[in-house]
Amino acid sequence: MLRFLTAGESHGPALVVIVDGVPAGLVLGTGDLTPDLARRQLGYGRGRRMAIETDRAEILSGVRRGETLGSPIALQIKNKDWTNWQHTMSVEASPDDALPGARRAAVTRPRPGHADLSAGLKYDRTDLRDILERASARETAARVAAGAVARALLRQLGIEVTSHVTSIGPVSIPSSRVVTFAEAAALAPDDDIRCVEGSLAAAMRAAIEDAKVKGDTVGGRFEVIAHGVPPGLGSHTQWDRKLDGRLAQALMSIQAIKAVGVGLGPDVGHLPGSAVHDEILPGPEGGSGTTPGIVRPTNNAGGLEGGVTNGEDVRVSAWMKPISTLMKPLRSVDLITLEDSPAAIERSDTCAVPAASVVGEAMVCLVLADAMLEKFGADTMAGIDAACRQYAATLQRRLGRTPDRA
Ligand code: EPS
Repeated sequence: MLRFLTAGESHGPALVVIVDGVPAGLVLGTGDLTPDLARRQLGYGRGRRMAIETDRAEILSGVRRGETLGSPIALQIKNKDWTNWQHTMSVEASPDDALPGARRAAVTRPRPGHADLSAGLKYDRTDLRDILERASARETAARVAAGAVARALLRQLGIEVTSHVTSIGPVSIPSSRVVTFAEAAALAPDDDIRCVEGSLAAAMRAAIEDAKVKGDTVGGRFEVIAHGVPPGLGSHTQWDRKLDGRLAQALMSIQAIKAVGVGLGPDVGHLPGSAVHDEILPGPEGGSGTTPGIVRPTNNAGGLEGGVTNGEDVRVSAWMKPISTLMKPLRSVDLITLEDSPAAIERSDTCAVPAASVVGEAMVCLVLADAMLEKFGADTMAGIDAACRQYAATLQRRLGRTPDRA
C-alpha cells in the first residue's frame, strides 16, 4: 500500500526518496520532517560529517497548501559535503579539472564487515568507492524523511512511535527492565545516548570514548515502541503478511543491523511457556492496550501474536554491529596487488546506535502505516479515520462492558 524507494550516494549532490501511496488530505509540511532528521544526526560517537550537514528535506511533489494530494511524495535532502567531493563524484567520464574537492585515490582494500568486498565482486567495481557511497548509512537520512511522512499519518490516527537505546558495547540495561512507552517518549530530542537509565548513559559514553581512543568501534541494541496500535494489523494467514516478519525485515535492512527481536526476543528460547506468554484477563475498566475489555498483565509478545497486533504496545529490538571502518584497521587484501594489507580507512563514526534507533523508528512507522492502510485503506485521510472509528466501535460492542454490548 505504502511504498518508498531511496536513491543517492553519500557524497553525491543529494539523497532522494519517493513515498507512494500516502492518502490525500494528510496535513504535512517540511516542518514535520525536520525534527526526525535532526534527531538522526545526533548521538555520542558520531564522526565529523555530522558537523558539516544540517539535514533538511525539501518536498518536491505530492503536497500542496499543506496537505497531501494522494500523488507520489518526492523528497530531496541536499548533501552539503558535495562541495568537497565534486571531482571525486563527478558523473562525467573525464571530470573537469576545475571541479572542487580533493583528488582521491581509488579504494582497493575492503573493510571487513563492510559491503566493500561482497558488493565490489558482485558489481565488478575496482574502485570500492562505487560500493561504499551507496552502502553508507548516509542513506538512512532519506529513510527518516520518508518515515516522518508515515509518522504524520500514524499520529493523525492516534499511534505514536518512539525508541530508546538498551545497550552500547558492554554496557546494558538489565534484561528484566521493561521500559515503558512513556519513559522512552520522555527522552529529550537532543539526548545523545537515548538510554532511559541516566546512570548507565555515562558508562555508555565512556565505552564509546574507550573504543575511539583504541581506534575501534562499538555496537549495541535499541528498542522501538509503538503505542496506540489497534489490534488486527498484519495477518496470520500467509508468511508475507505476518507483521512481525515485515517489521523484522524493515529493521534488519538498516545498515549494520545483525539481529532483530520482537518483545522478549531471543530470551523466549530459554524460558518456560508460563514465563513467556502474556495472560489474557478481563478488564472491567477498559483494556491495558487498545483492545477494549482485555488486560494483558505483561507484554512479552511485543504486541504481536500470530503475526497480528493484539492491541498492546508493539515492541521490536535491533542489534547493531560495531561500524566496520576501524581507525586501527583489521587485516585485508589489496584487490589490485592481491597482497595482504590493512583495510581502508574512511571518515566514519565510532558508534551510531542512538542514531540507528531513530532510523528504527522511521522503519517501524513505514511498516505500521502500510499495515494501517492495508486494514483501513482509503484514498483519503477522512475515509481512513472513519474506518478506524467504525472498527473501534465494533470491538467495543463485542468486548466493552458497556450497555450497548451486543
Ligand atoms: C552518515 C554519513 C557518513 C558516515 C556514516 C553515516 O558520512 P561520511 O562517510 O562522509 O563520514 O558518517 O556512515 C557510515 C558510518 C558508513 O559506514 O558509511 C550519516 O549521514 O549518517
